Amino acid sequence: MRTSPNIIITGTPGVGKTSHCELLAQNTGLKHMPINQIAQDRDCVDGKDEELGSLLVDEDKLLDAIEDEVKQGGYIIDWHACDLFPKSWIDLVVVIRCDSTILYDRLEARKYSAKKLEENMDAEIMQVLLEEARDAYDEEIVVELQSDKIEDVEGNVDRIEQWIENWKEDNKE
Ligand code: DAT
Repeated sequence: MRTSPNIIITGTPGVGKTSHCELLAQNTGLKHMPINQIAQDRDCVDGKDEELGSLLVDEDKLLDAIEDEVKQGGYIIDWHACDLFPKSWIDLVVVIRCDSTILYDRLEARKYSAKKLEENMDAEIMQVLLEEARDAYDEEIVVELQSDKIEDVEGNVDRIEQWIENWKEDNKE
């Protein structure tokens, strides 16, 4: 039994996953697990999509590499995909959303290629990550939060903190 929950923070690149995870980790003591970095550090990268400039992660190897830690509970998993993580590991899935014109400016500031920008814009508009989360996990653990303005980050993190408190209360031994 976990005494602290595991939370996935997911969404299209640029919506604000890292910003949310860092503030949430700082406020709660849960541990931020940026999969992009972990996959590289633990040798779970198969290569790179040259056109999109994104990492190709060996998902089985990644799951083996993080399993012992995540099963202890208390992790905030930060990744632009979510359906690879076993349901039994996960207590809450937060899908961060962003208005498409705002997201466009954020991605342009990152100097993404035209193709990468277009793919990510399409993914946000088609709510690909939200659908992925809803397909992979029980409806009641999937939450969609908007992140257009800087104040949204704090408000969203407050809500997640409240959820963590409730989870701990409900899961007391
Ligand atoms: P992600 O981890 O999803 O790629 P990020 O946290 O790195 O996103 O944020 C991308 C950029 O947008 C970064 O410069 C911070 C900024 N940002 C994130 N959330 C925001 C918000 N709600 N309002 C304004 N800017 C935000």
